Amino acid sequence: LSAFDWSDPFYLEDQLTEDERMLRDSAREFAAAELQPRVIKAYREETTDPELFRLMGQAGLLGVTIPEEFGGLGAGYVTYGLVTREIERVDSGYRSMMSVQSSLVMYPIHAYGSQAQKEKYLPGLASGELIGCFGLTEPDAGSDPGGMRTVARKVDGGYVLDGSKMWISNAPIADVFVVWAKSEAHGGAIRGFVLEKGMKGLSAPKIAGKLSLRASITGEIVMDAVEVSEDALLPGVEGLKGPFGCLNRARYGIAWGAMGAAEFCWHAARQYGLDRKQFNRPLAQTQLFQLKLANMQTEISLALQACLRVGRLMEEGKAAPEMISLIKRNNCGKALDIARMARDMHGGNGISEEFQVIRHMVNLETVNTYEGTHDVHALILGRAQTGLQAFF
Ligand code: TGC
Ligand code: FAD
Repeated sequence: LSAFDWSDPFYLEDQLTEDERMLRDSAREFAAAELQPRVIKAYREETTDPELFRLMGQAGLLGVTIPEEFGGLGAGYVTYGLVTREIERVDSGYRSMMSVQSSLVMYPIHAYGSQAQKEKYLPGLASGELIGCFGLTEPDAGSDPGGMRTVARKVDGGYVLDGSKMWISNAPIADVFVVWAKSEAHGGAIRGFVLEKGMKGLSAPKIAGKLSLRASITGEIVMDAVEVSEDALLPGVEGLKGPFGCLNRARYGIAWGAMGAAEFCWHAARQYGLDRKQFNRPLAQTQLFQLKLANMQTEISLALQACLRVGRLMEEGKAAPEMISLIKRNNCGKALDIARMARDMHGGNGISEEFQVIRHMVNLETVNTYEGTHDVHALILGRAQTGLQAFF
């Protein structure tokens, strides 16, 4: 029998290709060099430096799965997952910035856009010269995006959009807005439009005062009779399956990413337990502490294997959306539990920004909610196994 590696119980490492390991390592180095030194201050001051997109672009982290001809990396879904895990090891907000740009802006332009739209937007989004956002959620339509009120009216040569979007990552600093609206000219079907900063009637005010995901800027999108030409329409998709096609990719990345945050918390709790003595022995030498570490190790290693399996199936074109719901839901919920536990195991130090576990814990509240809440994914899985939909 082989030796046990406490930090990698099932030898995940051996199941990756050399290229995957190399790209993962370079994401890890980037995160350590560029993200870790900024995050505590950025979080405290609730600021997002747009320059980070340029740095991520230079490091090849934007559009990992987008073909090289459009500036992407042309890599597979396992690589994408490994990258989100490394970025979220530092902060869920930084992973959010990257995954919105990659899965929710570059992906729909690549999958549903015209050749002209791909050529116009993708290289700038890949380099980080352009920042993108994705507007689906509205003040009165969150878990039920089909209830959106944003409309696109047909006019001569194009469309006029009216409505508002809520809780939109990157919006206040975005150059490119992928927005979903009910199009009157298409029988009220949901269609995607690519809007640009500076268009008349388009604004994106910041939502201030978030106590979670503070390093990632969030805003509204307000569209007050925004006129766009015909070529703003994404021609390749109609209906809710358009935004859901993007969400499948982003949710998959989040399942890996949440495990990056969880691993940070697990390793931090282990180290803290080894370093800190109470009652004349390390905390890590108590049964309760070891039980908690064993639970963290178990959940994380099982969850990572599941991510890898779904990633490989995505690469083979054989993944079902419900598989993604299963890992998004499980991994976000488990990561949140692990972060809360790690916070507790740090005692009083656990509430200090310096030890970072409470930041992960509070971030994971958002991660558990966006891209389909924990309960909404339970309903998706419940529907798939009973044939009965329980949303309404
Ligand atoms: P339903 O009747 O189930 O489906 C409507 C149409 O959509 C198709 N579809 C999918 N297609 C591809 N992938 C999926 N995962 C799909 N799920 C559904 C479906 O086949 C159907 O197509 P068609 O052709 O028959 O019309 O729709 P419903 O309205 O009953 O949906 C219910 C529910 C709850 C499953 C769904 O609305 C849902 O998932 N709600 C959660 C909303 C959500 O996730 N919002 C995310 C907003 S973006 C975000 O949070 C970004 S944060 C990112 C960051 O910062 O990292
Ligand atoms: P609601 O849908 O009102 O849900 C409230 C509660 O009710 C939840 O617990 C939910 O599980 C429960 N619930 C809802 N329906 C049911 C049901 N049928 N049965 C039982 N329980 C139910 N959206 C975007 O489009 N783009 C973005 O970039 C983006 N970024 C975000 C960034 C942040 C920081 C946050 C917080 C959100 C972001 N979102 C984004 C929005 C996010 O996707 C929504 O918040 C999420 O989908 C939940 O919608 P809601 O907030 O309206 O909650």
